[in-house]
Amino acid sequence: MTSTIDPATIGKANRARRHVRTLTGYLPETDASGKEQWPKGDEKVWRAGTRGLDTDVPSITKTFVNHVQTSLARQAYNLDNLGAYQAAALSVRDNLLVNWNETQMNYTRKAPKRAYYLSLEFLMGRTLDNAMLNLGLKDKYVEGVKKLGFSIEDILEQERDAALGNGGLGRLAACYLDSSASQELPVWGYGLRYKYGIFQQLISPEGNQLEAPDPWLDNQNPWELPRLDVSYEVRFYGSADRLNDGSGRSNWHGGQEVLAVAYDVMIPGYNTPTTNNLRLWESKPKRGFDLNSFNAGDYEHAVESSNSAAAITSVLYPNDHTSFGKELRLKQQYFWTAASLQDIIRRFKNLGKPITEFPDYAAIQLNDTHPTLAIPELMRVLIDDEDLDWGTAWQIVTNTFFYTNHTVLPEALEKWPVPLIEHVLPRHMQIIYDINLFFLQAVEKKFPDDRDRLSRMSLIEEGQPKQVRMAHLACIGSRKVNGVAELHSDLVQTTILKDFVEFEGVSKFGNVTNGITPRRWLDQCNPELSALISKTLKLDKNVWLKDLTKLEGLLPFAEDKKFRTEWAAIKQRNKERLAHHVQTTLGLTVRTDAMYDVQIKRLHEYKRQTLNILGVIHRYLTLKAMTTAERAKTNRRVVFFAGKAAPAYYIAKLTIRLIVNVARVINADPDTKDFLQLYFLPDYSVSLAEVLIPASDISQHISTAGTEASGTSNMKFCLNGGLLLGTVDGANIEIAEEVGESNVFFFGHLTPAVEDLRHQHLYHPVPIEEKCPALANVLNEVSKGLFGDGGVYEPLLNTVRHGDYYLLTDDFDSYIAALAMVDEAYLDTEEWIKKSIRTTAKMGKFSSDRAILEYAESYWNIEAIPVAAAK
Ligand code: 26W
Repeated sequence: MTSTIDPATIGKANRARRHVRTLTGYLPETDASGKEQWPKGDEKVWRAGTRGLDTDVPSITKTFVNHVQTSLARQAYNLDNLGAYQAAALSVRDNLLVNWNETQMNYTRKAPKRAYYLSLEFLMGRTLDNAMLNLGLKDKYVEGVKKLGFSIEDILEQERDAALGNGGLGRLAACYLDSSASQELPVWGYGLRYKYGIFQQLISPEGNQLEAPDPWLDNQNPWELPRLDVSYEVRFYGSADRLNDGSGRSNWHGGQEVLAVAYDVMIPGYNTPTTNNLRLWESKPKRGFDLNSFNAGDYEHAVESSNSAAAITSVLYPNDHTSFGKELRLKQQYFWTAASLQDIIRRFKNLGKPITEFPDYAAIQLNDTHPTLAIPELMRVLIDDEDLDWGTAWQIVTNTFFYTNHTVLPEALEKWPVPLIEHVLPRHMQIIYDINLFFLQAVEKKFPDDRDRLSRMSLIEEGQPKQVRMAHLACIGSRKVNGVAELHSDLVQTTILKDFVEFEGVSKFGNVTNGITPRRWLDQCNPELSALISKTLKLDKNVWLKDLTKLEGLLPFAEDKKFRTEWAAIKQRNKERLAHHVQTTLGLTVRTDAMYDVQIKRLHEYKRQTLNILGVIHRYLTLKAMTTAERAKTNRRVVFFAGKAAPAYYIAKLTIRLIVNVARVINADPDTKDFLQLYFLPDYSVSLAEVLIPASDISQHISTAGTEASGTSNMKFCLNGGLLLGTVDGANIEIAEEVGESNVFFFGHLTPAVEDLRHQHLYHPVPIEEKCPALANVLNEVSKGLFGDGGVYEPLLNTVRHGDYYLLTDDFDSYIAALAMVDEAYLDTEEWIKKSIRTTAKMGKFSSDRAILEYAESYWNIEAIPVAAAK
């Protein structure tokens, strides 16, 4: 574990560049002084001999077969679907590489300010289909693989999702990369290359969630480029000795050193050659193993340290909205931020500018507080390695970082125990204390004699142990702080960061409402609807997919009967596609002549899947009590749930168990099964969402008001013509503003009421039988064993009966009323289709292109850097 390297050389080791040369005849060339000379105007010279894109079917089939025989070392006469997928992927990858090289060369040449998106999660899903579509080559590939005897659908099904994320925050990062490249913005993503993504969810016969690992890299990943030559050292533990010279500098030495190795993932823009980069770090031991121990026969000890290095990037933490305080997670966060910063600083240094100009060339976006250690880390580099004084360093830092908050739930706000940081990152703890000291001095100056305020605002929360409040650190270390929907951004400013708004001024705080990429979430997942839209708008999809407000042109067609019929027929075929998927994957027969009602998201009490399932039970009991004639007049409904629960989240897992067992009873009941069906689809993923969303008539976004920061699947459903049933929360509000309140189904209490209601629950509780008899009846039926042993569910039911923190007893009646309105509206088929069309037509605002341009213009101050078209 101990290092033999002189501490003084650490951090400088990577500055020695490898000796690189330009292929003769390929610019840039170096002049006499060794300076790079880029061509002015004439790009032919350096493009000559560079590989071009395969844009016709014969060259596509040729590269396909080439890859079968060379890269895959397989024979053309016995290829399976997996082999065909790999060959197709490698052929597409060749094309991406052409554009990627051009793009990166163009950035190097023009040296613009760049933005970096630091996210612990990137939920990319599958790549092949998206890459073909973005390149504009899908039709050619469809034809090419068909010529070779394969079907593109079979090939696409072979790909495993890259599931390096938990939920909304991770998928948002993926959408933002798509939009950055599509808008030709110089943006790179930085994350971790987890060996295991989010766990696979299995459901036991009893209905329990079981977790299995997701070894997604087991079949080689054609989409990553290992960059074994790009690596950095990262230190943990050891000690930090202040250099008592009044400079505040320290010498951090000893401890464990590991290597970060880069893997690059190409991010193609839509209908542009711009292809950006997502750089993922893998941890490796700095030395293979300890040869001394090995020679002494102590093999276990010999590999111990190498195992501990590799462990850092082995697995994605599966908990969202709960902070755990685990040492390995802290090591992940530091490992990733330290490697990314070294890489960003090295790229900046190649420009030969003074370090004080760093913020003019780099903007770093912090995706939630997970990368907040980048703030003290950049301070450490600037002070200890670059010899800057504190003030200059702090000036650079606070002009470089931008912080996005994604939740105001108290249990999700990251806090790290001071003793843990002191142990793992001793130098950073010193720096955090220093930042805190200067900060609190400034606060005290502005608000003298306000000790409460000082303790509220401190980076350190008093207690046993003391803890570092990462949101406070992210806030004071950043140039701007934003929330992800209007309501959420207001809540950030009036609750968790209120004191900071008072101290720093409101102009530092803002809102960027989330968005989704219409390429994946309409064109790719719903190709028939995309084609109908192009035909109707008389626009190439290249146009409206990049300016989504063009969808407004659909509005008049809501009045066109023929168009409505086409619109509805596509929804119907999407239901059939989903039913087929459920049939082939789960062996279950789902009826397609019914309303499809969908709630798909992480399981969490605040998202209130419990409210939904209790509503389903209420409907079941109501149907049971009807006569056959009465039932025949009701609206047929199929309810779908999907989502994962954090492995340690007992109540969330119990909710899954209840859903599965209610489904078992309802689907087998001859009285009701024609009118109500219920499914829990296991192992929710990006790919499953792509099948579910286009099939939905209504989707549920029913969080307790003020708890869902934004939500992004709400946008995906509405873009695909599904209507929204929801609370007045997150982006639901802005969706309703766009599509009109008559096209959404709102219910429940509003945010300002929540605090009072919770107070009532605690201090003036009313028995549930009195307050909400319908709900009390549902709970009793569950207790009495209608869905199997009622005792199992008591802990879940008790969260509603006692305390009811998420206000189910307050919102249940209005929820049931809203469901009734949905039924009534759906029975008026033509009117429903009109609502569906109008909803899609007004979703332009929610393109992630709009969101990313807001970040680029109002926050990062970066511009589009188009790649010149190849000649
Ligand atoms: C430290 C544990 C932890 C891990 C992840 C805490 C919090 C998180 C995320 C911030 C949770 C998350 O994904 N938040 C979601 O972010 C989406 C994108 O902005 C929003 O649309 C969702 O409303 C929000 O819940």
